[in-house]
Amino acid sequence: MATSQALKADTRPKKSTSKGERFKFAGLAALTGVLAAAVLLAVAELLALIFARTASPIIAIGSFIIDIVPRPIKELAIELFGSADKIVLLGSVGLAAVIAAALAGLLQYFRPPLGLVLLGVAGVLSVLALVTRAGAGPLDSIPTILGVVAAAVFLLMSTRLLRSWHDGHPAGPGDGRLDRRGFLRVTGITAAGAVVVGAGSRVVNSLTSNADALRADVALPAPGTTLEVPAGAELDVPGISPLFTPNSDFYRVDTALTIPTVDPNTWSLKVYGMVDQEFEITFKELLDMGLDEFGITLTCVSNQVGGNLLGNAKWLGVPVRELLARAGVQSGADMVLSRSADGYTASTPLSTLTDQNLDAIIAVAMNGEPLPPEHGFPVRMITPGIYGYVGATKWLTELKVTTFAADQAYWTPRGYDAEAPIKMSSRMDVPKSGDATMAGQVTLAGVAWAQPIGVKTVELQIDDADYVAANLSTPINNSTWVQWSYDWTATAGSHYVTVRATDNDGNVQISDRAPVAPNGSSGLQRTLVIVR
Ligand SMILES: Nc1nc2c(c(=O)[nH]1)N[C@H]1C(S)=C(S)[C@@H](COP(=O)(O)O)O[C@H]1N2
Ligand SMILES: [Mo]
Repeated sequence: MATSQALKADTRPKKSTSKGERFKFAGLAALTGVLAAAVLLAVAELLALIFARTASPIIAIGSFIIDIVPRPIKELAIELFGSADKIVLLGSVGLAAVIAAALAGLLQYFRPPLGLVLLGVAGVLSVLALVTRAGAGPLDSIPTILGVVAAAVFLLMSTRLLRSWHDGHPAGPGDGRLDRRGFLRVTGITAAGAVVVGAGSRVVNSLTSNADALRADVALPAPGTTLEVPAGAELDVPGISPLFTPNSDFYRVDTALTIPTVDPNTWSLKVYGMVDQEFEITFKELLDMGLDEFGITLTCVSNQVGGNLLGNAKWLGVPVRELLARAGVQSGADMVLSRSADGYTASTPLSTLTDQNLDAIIAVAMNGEPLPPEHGFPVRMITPGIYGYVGATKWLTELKVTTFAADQAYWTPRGYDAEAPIKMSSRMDVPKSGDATMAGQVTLAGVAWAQPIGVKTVELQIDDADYVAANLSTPINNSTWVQWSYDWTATAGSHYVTVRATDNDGNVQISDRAPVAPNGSSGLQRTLVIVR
């Protein structure tokens, strides 16, 4: 087969001019570009494993893009793809990289050395993305730089082989065949090698830097006080959100493309800024402070009316005010900027953290287990009454006492308010729109929240009737949600059910619709229930 093709090649003109031939070599040139990119990533991932775990160019570029993507696109991604938003992002980055790489191959073949120039530019951008990551060291640029060098060598070599294959055989009969063979061999071996080395390194990297092993080693102390859950706190209605959201079902929202691995054995929390005595506290010292259990419902500012970006958990932790008291807050301060291991920051009003009637905490456990890695292991903040982005920093490493005038948090320049109290809201869990509902006795049920004031009543409006009061569960406290239910005698046909809450101060849930930015959605959820 190789012989017959070689014979065919021999009978052809030296410079192939047919359209098909040109397409074929253009395709192969594009392929060399894509393979050069694969070489870059494989070498970089392998060296990252050896030199600097966090120096993966794929992750660095993805994280960099997450930080610069404009707010509307980010919101759209969360809305369209939910928790899969990051996978979609990685996929798009990958697609863009493949296109750029193919272009580099074409340029290097038809307009040398522009392919190498494009490769160099991509390398510089990757290095910039890497060294500007939180906690990046100078070593972090090495894997990518060496990856670019390897990719350049491959691109030069494969382009040369491809060109002499295309041009015929300058060094005598038979060489055209050898060039073709040489090209296919070099590219084939490179492709296989890059996939095995690159993917293997990434898998080993993420498996061995897994926080799971560290988490398994954590021994939690018994709580000083356990959360008191009153009788009647949980309603028995099939399909209703459980009073405590299981960790595996708890929503996750963050900017982290890979979950930061934070070792509790080396972790410390620094409390500094406008304080009399800055200090650092280790994980063991934190546990030794004595931990109590708190019930707090966490809510995301991105939650749409009727959405499920909220959850309720038992948290084990220490009030932030105890740490602040130890540091001695100076007058003039009005904000605490909390910082995560991955550089994320949140601005929490000082008055919220020092409020004696509100338990803003540093938490180490969630529903009786050490924090799951994706929920902030080993230590995070949980602040009742304000949205997660301003008070629930995961992978917490620093608390800086400061002012709103002097410091900005991650989301502030990205279109969200610096301060954001949770807006009271209510949601119907069952029946869902589209459920098959039979005429007769139907239980409508859901949850409502108004942290930290507490829900007083939940009312329903069915079609155009007057609002009627739902039955409420006994609240655990004012910073947790409540469940509600209503027994309805349903008649066949289409019905709309609207739900609204009223808080303990007498405020009624805002019915005017607001988008999630800049400070949380409002409006009433109206569900179409079709009864047969
Ligand atoms: N380090 C870090 N902490 C973070 C975030 C983040 O992006 N990075 N996102 C915040 C937001 S927007 C919310 S709503 C909560 C979500 O916490 P969860 O993922 O445990 O539900 O975490 C907050 N803490
Ligand atoms: Mo959020």
